[in-house]
Amino acid sequence: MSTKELLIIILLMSGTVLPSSLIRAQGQTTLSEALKDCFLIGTAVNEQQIIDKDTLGAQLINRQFNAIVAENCMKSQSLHPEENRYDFGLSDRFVEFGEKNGQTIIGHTLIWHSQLPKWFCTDEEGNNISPDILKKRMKEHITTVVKRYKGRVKGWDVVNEAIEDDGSFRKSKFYEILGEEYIPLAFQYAHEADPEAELYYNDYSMALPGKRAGVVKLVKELKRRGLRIDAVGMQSHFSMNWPSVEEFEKSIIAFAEAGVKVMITELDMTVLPAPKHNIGAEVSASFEYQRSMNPYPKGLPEKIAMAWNKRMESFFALFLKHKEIISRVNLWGATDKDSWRNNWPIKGRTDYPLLFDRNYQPKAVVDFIIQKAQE
Ligand code: 9MR
Repeated sequence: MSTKELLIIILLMSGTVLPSSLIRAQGQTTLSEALKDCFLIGTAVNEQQIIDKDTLGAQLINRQFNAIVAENCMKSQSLHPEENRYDFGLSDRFVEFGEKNGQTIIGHTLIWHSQLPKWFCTDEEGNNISPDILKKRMKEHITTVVKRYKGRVKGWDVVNEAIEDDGSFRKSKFYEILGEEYIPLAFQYAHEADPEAELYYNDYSMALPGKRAGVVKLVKELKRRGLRIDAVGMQSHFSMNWPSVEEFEKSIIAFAEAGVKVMITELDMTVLPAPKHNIGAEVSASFEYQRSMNPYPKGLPEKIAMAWNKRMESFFALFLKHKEIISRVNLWGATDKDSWRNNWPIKGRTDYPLLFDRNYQPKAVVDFIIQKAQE
């Protein structure tokens, strides 16, 4: 009998009520064990878990996942709120969290138009800064952040969400000032700061043909210039009717054919009604709360839970089919209560998008994944 099992028996005999996820975990294969020869299985980690306020959440993450991504604390607004001030408090703890647990640590994200502090691209009057100043600021930011975690963070989402659904470049501040050049520059600066680090391009709605083509073109251009790019990150914020497994698979194949690995980076699947068809994961989208848009505040009807599990199974079957190409599958949160989906694009709803429920319990699909991985 292991020490852990002995401890559980003692606790049970003393009348302590244990969370059932802990009991279940003993002797049961975990996701990270089952998938160890397939791909990394990761999750986004939030502040409560990093600082161990959500102890059960932190335990679940350490048991089930072998890769972690900071959900928010490595974004430029958090790390670098003022030009001459960095705040590494939480991101240092995040990296220590992963190291303590022997997890692969992924950095998210170096250059993103959102959660970007005002000072980065504009002057005190709010005007765009010059191309030269922006290059200097990008280089300084990327170099400082990447060097700080050199040899500890395995790979970085270097640029996030730079391509529109039709394949054109997003007209972000970076694009307004530097044009498309800002993307290769970001990859160059990141590589110079840590030549060993893997470098990724990350985006949402990747099953759309326009987006797929735009990203393929970008990857080929970076490669043509001799720059390092290891993988494309497909965020994978799904709903019950989008995307189709077939269209998603076309993108996995197209990215692999462009010469990179594929990572499923922010997987979740909402069951809630959408105020508008396919809004991807545009963080700025926001709609007013209506009771009818929050149909399951007290629990998910069995029929819908079953349909959700079935659909999630078909995506995991697809990921396993392409395990030679896919190097990481990363959930965007550990349990349903952690998900950003509860508050986007409508605040205050109750969603059920992740692999573990609000009581830290695995959903049916978890057993499916474990069995399928071992076949
Ligand atoms: O889940 C994140 C949420 O807590 C933040 O409020 C939001 C804005 O920083 O970002 C969410 O994560 C996003 C990720 O960084 C990039 N792709 C879309 C994700 C969901 O919005």
